[in-house]
Amino acid sequence: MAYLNRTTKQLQLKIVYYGPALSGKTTNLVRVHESVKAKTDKEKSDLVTLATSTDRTLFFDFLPLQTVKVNGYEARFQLYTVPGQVIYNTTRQLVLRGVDGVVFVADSAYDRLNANIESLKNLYQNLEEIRIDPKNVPVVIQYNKRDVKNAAPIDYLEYLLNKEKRPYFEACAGAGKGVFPTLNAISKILLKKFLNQGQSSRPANSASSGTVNSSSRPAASKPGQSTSST
Ligand SMILES: Nc1nc2c(ncn2[C@@H]2O[C@H](COP(=O)(O)OP(=O)(O)OP(=O)(O)O)[C@@H](O)[C@H]2O)c(=O)[nH]1
Ligand SMILES: [Mg+2]
Repeated sequence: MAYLNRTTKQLQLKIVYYGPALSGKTTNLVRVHESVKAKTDKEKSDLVTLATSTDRTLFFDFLPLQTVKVNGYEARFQLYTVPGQVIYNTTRQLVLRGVDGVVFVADSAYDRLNANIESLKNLYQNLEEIRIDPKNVPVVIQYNKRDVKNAAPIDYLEYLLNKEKRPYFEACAGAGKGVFPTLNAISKILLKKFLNQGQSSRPANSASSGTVNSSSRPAASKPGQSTSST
């Protein structure tokens, strides 16, 4: 849930990486974490992962990020992943609570098309289950694993997964490709949405300065900390 404090000029937003098992959600966060500039090694330990011994996400991954100031506001993004394995649905619902925006990480492989479709359906069902109107949650789609031999063509993936014509990005998260364009797209959409809401007398016309890049840094906050309604 967005936290906008007009006195301290802070804006905090929650982005959830959603998608089927093994599509590359955790890999996205690992690549972001590797790329952001950290002032000290201590700050770099801010990626929290709760995984099984085989690196499957058990609960969630969490990475807090702070961007440069946007319209005078200090913007912080809390990045989470859900566990993609079908059995962990209750956990996915918990992680989705208070979500502001979603990155749907689809697996490009032909044999994962059904898993993508099921996961997208599951996202909308879970949002409704926790009483969030899916129409109010911006989603960007990442077609990950473009490097695999049996990758489906983008047009076909678009036809199956993106009837709403949401912004989409091709990626090889394993090699770090497409990770930041995806994150920047959802960040910009959210900054525009929430800063416009919070400052109706002063339109947020420069949300682009909230771009997340290697000069962003991990923010010092903990999972679930200080999220409150505007
Ligand atoms: N070929 C290829 N493999 C990738 C890519 N991105 C991630 N992987 C691999 O896919 C596997 C699963 O990646 P994860 O990031 O753990 O997937 P996840 O979506 O977090 O999986 P769950 O936590 O089980 O839901 C790992 O072996 C990654 O190295 C990619 O772009 N190309
Ligand atoms: Mg994972």
